[in-house]
Amino acid sequence: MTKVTYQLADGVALITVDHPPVNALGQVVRQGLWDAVARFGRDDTAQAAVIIGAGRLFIGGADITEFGKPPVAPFLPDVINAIAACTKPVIAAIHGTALGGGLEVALGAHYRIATRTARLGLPEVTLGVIPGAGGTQRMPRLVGLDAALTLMTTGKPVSGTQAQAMGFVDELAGDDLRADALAYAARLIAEGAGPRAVTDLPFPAADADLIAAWRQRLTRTAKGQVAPLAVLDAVVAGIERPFDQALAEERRLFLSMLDTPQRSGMMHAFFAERAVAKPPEILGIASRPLDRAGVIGGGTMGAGIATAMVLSGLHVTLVERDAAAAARAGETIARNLASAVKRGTLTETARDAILSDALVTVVGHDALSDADLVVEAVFEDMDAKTEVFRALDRVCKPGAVLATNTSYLDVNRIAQATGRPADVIGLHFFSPAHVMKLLEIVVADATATDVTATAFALAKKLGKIGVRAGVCDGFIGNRILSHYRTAVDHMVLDGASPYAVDRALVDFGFAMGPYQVSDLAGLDIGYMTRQRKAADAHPRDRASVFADALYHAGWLGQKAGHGYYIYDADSPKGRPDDAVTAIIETSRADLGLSSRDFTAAEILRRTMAAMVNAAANVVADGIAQRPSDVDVVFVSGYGFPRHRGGPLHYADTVGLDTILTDIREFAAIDDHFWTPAPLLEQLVADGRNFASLNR
Ligand code: 3H9
Repeated sequence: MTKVTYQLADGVALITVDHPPVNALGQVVRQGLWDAVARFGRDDTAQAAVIIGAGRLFIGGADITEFGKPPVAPFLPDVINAIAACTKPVIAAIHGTALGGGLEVALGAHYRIATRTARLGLPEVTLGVIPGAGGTQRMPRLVGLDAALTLMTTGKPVSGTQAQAMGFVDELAGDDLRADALAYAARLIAEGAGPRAVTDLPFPAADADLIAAWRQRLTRTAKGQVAPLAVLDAVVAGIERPFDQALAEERRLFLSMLDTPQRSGMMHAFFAERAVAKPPEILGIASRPLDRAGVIGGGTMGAGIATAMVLSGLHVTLVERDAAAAARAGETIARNLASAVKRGTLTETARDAILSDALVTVVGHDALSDADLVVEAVFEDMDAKTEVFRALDRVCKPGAVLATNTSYLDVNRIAQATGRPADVIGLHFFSPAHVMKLLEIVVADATATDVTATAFALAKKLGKIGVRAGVCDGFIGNRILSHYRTAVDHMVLDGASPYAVDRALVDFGFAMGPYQVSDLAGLDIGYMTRQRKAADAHPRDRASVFADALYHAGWLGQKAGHGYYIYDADSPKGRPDDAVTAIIETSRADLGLSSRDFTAAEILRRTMAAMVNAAANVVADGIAQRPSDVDVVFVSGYGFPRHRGGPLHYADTVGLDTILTDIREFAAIDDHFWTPAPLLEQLVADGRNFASLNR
């Protein structure tokens, strides 16, 4: 099938890229563009050309499934140079998205027209590479160094309107892009406008100080990622060398990025996020209607869930116990929306419309009688939850989806409190729920397939990443977290400082270390979890006595100004505290433990071994359907560095035999905690890896 078509319309060659789903620039499309451009050159009846995308978007970028394979001609930089070298005007007509190589094609054209809502960006760094088809050389010429570096090192796209204001889109189109682009071409022809290559513009000058400042900033913000710094290297080549040589340097840097583990990790995360949205059981299953939602409980979590819902266009009724609590919930949601207005992601008019038309906060479950879906977000107590579900069973219409936001309770038991367990599902949001991307969709024994499909449709509507999980204490994320948190507490009992643990994991790329996370969540949360699990504790379990001591001292973390760290005006992000170190030393002494040093490498090995071992059990038990689902949970909800792909992709890169050898070595001292997961042993015995289980 032809992926690029050539048609003549009123003296204009209309070159259409038609390669669903995202018009990616695979070899066939590159060849098609190459041939179309050559034909345009030969076609005396065509005075200008318009390059446009068929379907929902312009061009989604290079075909990333080709990364890691030997490149096949024609190469994208050559195709784009051929477009730029046309002696008659070429116009790129952009709708939907123009990303990466797609935007680079547009930058190779002489003129650009875009719809206002189009998304234009150079997101290559988010895949561990850099723009490799002239983006680093053309974008700075159009928008200046700072704006170009910001676009390319954050990877964040901008709208058509913003792109015009920045200077890399010439015209904005109305509803009919094709017609507007052809009219623009006719106007250019009538005005006698010629081809206008971006490379005719000078590359912006920069002194050494500016580049040094950028390098310093990127070294800090890139957190170990190499691609943002390689973007800067390519830009420096543009400052110092003529276009051809700088383009060659960009290509060299791009190709060198293809071989990095970071590229492989980020691409794994990209494809894992797409795979996770399609659990086999819901393929072809229609979701139930999803327009009116209910939320029960207006605390931080309930209000966050309601905020996410109204922002996505749902009508929400939030139910609280009394009028004062309902009013407080309304205020929290209004505050959340005000922050969205401040960030520029919501207009004031849209905010006002939400508050007047899309949200009600009330007392009494009866108000939920017409809800399509209700999410319960009351406190974590089985009796409280089952009481809510009995009430929902009474008031909700037949077919309504009844969801619990529990983070560990048995969803099967909650479902059994109703006469309609098939309608019940777990929706485990992460706090703050209107910000965090992850949503664990907990499918109980009796959950109907179309209820699961509705939960995935909700995740999509909310802009969240829904991951299917099975029922167990902690589901996917918190079950694994609980295990490796215990492993780090053991290291602290044995001599590591919590500050060294945090540093080792932040240096690895985690957004925060485990003790910083404890301070953020509140030390009461961990304390209550330990209390809850105490009844089932094994005599050989090692208690986190120092954590209990901090709790009893009232050092509950950031909210108390004091947890593992001290938070005050001088150190809003927290500073280590000798008093905490003293408490830990006392705890060790009370337990008669001797203390030893832990290197950063050993801290990392033990943490990762615990995480991978627990994750292997989660996969083997069917709590997660695939290893890559675990990776998505950790990258999107637990601050795991995206460029490492997720814990199980990382385990594959380290080698499962190495991880298993570590676990067996640690088990020589503590064979109660360090029991190798049978699945890990099996994979090593078979010479396989976790990737072999992704399907
Ligand atoms: C680049 O361009 C390098 C150049 O500078 C240099 C080259 C020399 N390739 O996300 P969706 C698949 S780097 C191949 O669900 P949406 C995707 O896996 C690239 N396949 O749709 C999925 O497959 P499946 C820079 C791709 O509407 C299907 O398409 N570009 C690619 O929600 C639908 O995807 C980017 O980083 C691709 N490039 O969102 C953009 N993209 O159905 C990456 C998608 O089998 N892509 N697929 O699961 C995106 O951000 C989104 O896909 C997009 C559409 C916004 C385009």
